Amino acid sequence: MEIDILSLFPDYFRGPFDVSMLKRGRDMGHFDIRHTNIRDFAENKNGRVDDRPFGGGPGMVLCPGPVARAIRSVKKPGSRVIYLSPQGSLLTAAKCGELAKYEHLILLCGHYEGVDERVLQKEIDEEISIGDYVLTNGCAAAIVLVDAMARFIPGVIGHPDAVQEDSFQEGIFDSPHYTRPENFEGMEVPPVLLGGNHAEIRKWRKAEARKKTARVRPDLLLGEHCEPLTIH
Ligand code: 4FN
Repeated sequence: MEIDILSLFPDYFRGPFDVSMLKRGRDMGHFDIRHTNIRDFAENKNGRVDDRPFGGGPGMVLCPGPVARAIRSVKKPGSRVIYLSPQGSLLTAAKCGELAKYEHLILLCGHYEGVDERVLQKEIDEEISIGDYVLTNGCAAAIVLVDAMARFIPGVIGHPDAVQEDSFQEGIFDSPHYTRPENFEGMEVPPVLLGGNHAEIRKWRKAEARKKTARVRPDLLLGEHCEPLTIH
């Protein structure tokens, strides 16, 4: 998969995509991430790409021209163009599985108060939000989307079973984890995990996961979220 990220701060992405799983996925050629600075498409010599909002109000708005030219500079037949936006539909594991099937994603990150509506209408296929909180720019959202989606690209995660077994693939929380030592500052590991009865362990883990999900996120056990997620 090819991913083009359009933003005003390409440097923002230096750390996250150059370590751990995402670096491995890139090095192995499972996906390729390129960065475009929207400022390179400014109309004027001083590189300004924002202006004051028509109708008044605080802050600045990203101008449609530079954004349109930035998108068109990377767009090809079959590209999926996504605007990371607080007005988008909420990102889910199921959506990540869907997005992982595209050959080419273009991710537009917002800045200032947002992007002129007309270029969104003209060039964007889909608006996605990572959650209900205020961000200073859309770059952090693009990092979350790429990280959450990467695991659905075949080969990015070492062990294929790991993807399916992961927390949330089942639509509920993961069970608690324990490792050595057996006694940590007076706290013991639950005895069932040391007993070697794998049927009992499975049962215990399922019950613990359900208990905590019911307490913290009852919404995950109700309604449309109760279908277990499956990949491809
Ligand atoms: N945020 C809200 C309401 C109104 C504005 C914001 C907000 C960055 C360019 C967008 C935020 C959250 C999740 C992109 C938030 C996301 C952004 C995202 C984002 C600068 C304009 C802005 C949701 C609290 C009601 C700033 C809430 N997922 N404006 O944060 O880009 O993708």
